[in-house]
Amino acid sequence: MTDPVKNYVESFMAGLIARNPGEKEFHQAVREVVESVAPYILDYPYLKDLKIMERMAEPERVIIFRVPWMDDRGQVHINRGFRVQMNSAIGPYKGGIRFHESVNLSIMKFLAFEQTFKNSLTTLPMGGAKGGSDFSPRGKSDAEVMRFCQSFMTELQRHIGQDTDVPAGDIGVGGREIGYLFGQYKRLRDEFTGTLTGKGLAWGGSLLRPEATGFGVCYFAQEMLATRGQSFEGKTVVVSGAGNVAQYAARKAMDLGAKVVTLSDSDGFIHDPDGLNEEKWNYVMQLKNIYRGRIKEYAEKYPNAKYYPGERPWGIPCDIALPCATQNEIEAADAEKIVKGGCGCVTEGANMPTTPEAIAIIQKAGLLYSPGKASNAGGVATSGLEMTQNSIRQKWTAEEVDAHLHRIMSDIHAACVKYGKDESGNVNYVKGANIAGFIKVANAMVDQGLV
Ligand code: NDP
Ligand code: 2IT
Repeated sequence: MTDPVKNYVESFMAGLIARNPGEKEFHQAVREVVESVAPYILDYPYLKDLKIMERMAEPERVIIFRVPWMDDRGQVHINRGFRVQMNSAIGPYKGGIRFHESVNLSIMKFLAFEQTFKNSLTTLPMGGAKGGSDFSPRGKSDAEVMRFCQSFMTELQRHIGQDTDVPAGDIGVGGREIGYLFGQYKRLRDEFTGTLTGKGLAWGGSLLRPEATGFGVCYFAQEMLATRGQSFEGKTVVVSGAGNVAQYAARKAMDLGAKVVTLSDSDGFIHDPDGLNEEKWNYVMQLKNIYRGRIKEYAEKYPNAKYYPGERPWGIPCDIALPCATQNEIEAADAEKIVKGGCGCVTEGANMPTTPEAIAIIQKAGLLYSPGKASNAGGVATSGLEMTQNSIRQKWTAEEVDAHLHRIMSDIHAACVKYGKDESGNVNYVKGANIAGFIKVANAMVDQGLV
């Protein structure tokens, strides 16, 4: 970094931290973007004068609300609901809803901030938002989850709409929760619109939306590998998580000829040296999505696999690592293990799963590395395709949606290469994704005046 760039970054961050004390995930996400775009901003001083970056880091609106609900025993619980409407320069606010006990304002703001750049990269007209609650669906009955969703939507409904803000799923929010949220929205607003995405196929959902994030991760990894003349064929793949993104990233990696040897949850990971196959993958789908079980049960069902309680999978040697669980799940020591294990490519499925120290280790070792805002954008992109289908009241075939998804992932890869390639031909995907995502939103903000 040159001195003027460094000065810009540090003074920007000092202001951000002073205004948003204690929001460490938000600081982390903003710093990564500011470090990438600072040289560009200094090259175009009107962006600095118009305080475009300062405006991007200040949410247009934050809604925080009480979510009261009653459990099956008649006990009253109070959770906190959030919706961070970060940026609407290029389209209606768009982004998922997360239900997890760790949810707080910092996590909501980091996710909404990342979403703004990700949505810009998709090439579709979507602004950035994120929402959620510190409610954990884990261990709750269907009836409890339904009552919670209904209470959450009773407040949220007044802030969203098909042309205003379109939520979707994220950690802890899948097809079941979207169903309950949509039902309550429709009841309160008396309208059947595409205000949520990730809907069921019978009521406005898009084919391939459940698969889209994980499939997109692998399509993006394919593009990255191709820059070095490689593919998934015959590769060993380590996946973290066992939820929506992990399930379909594993599935596509298998279909592309790779051996997927790990899955995880917040309690530990399983290592199956033989790799997943069709039967084992179907078992995981049932275990997680129907019985809502834990990943350790995999090792009970398939004794060749071993369960490692309290550990992450990064010590297992692999060719490709796909972190698909949560933020900051690859720390410096994990990155060292990934490099030592011979891995050549880390493609993020989760949002911000790698700490800045870990990213530095991975990049220094020369591995291919992509940030989630580029490689996991297939999910929200397909949400955008769901919105289009809802607007024109038509339903595309799986082949049509997959063709759009494939094209979008390869366009995002091309944008990362355009802005991230250095003189030696090496692609810095962090820089490329941040600059490409930034330019479109920044130009739209300039065009629209001081709002
Ligand atoms: P799910 O709720 O379906 O699955 C999450 C998985 O990650 C579970 O296996 C969960 O384990 C694990 N996990 C959650 N929190 C932690 C934690 N603190 N430590 C370790 N493991 C954890 O969520 P998704 O698959 O939808 O989301 C996974 C990631 O992908 C998130 O970062 C999300 O933001 C991102 N993402 C999701 C998209 C989507 O379309 N769904 C789109 C783009 C990104 P456990 O059951 O123990 O909690
Ligand atoms: O992080 C993400 O991109 C998502 N959770 C998906 C958002 C969406 O609107 O589909």
